[in-house]
Amino acid sequence: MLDSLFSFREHRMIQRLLDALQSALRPTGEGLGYFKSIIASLVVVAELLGALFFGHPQTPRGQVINLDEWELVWRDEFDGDSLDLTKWRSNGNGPRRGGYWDIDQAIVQDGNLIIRTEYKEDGKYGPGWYSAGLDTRGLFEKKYGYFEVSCKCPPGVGLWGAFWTMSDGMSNPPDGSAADGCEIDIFESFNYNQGARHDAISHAVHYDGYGDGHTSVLVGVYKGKNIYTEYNTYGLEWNENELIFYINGVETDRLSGVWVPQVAEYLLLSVEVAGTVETINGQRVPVLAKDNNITMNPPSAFPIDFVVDYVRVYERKPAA
Ligand SMILES: [Ca+2]
Repeated sequence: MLDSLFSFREHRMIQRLLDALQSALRPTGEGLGYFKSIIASLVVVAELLGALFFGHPQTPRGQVINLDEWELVWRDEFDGDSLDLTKWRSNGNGPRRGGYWDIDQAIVQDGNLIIRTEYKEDGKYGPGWYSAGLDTRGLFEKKYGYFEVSCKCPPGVGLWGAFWTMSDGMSNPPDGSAADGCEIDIFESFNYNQGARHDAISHAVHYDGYGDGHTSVLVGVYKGKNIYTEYNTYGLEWNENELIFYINGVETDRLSGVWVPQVAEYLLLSVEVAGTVETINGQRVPVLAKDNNITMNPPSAFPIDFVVDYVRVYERKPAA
């Protein structure tokens, strides 16, 4: 019955709430430990009530990934002085949501990839907001593994920084599952200055294209640590049965069943400007979102950078 009344995310929060209440009622430990155990459970209960009723983000509380069990198989540390085009290509140049993507907005310096967002009077496609989207399509595609980015999210209202995956199978005729390929948003940051969610990111999965068959789940909204000024890691562990999401190596949430792709996916790093591409006088043009759009940032905030220290991909080592 829960399935029909609540979204996946609400269902999961209610399950956790019941677990936390049960722990509060059955504390472990003795003496002070007994009370600490009750208080720890009540803290979780309070946070889950905030998440359920006010959309507040949750703290990652799941398992910790042990990278000793994994072998590094692909990486870009962005140590050079230009974007490595054997690893990355543009995901498309031109109008993208409220701005334009132009691979020239992707700069490599000081050991980082910087995807820069700024207004350009003399931009390639005319005056407007410019950022970039990169992918590894045809250059690096992989099924299963642990995929991790270390980055500082772009500090601006109306900006969506993201580390995500995609497969060509996303555009197959809808078949009711992600098995033939999907979009996995390992993290998306679009909450700058948005109250309690300011320091939080989202995980999501989409399958069966972007038309009538489109199916998606917002897996959850989770807290990072000073995500605009400090490097945080956002990771995805993907095996045959599950997608397990992580922030700074701590599990936030997981999915199974129809949500788990069984074909190789490629990686993407991008910054989108909130808005939509519309056709006006036969021309495809970016139109800014009405609310929480990029013009709400002070001019002095620009350029605004998405700073990526590395992307690393691991294969699980065979069990010893
Ligand atoms: Ca499908």
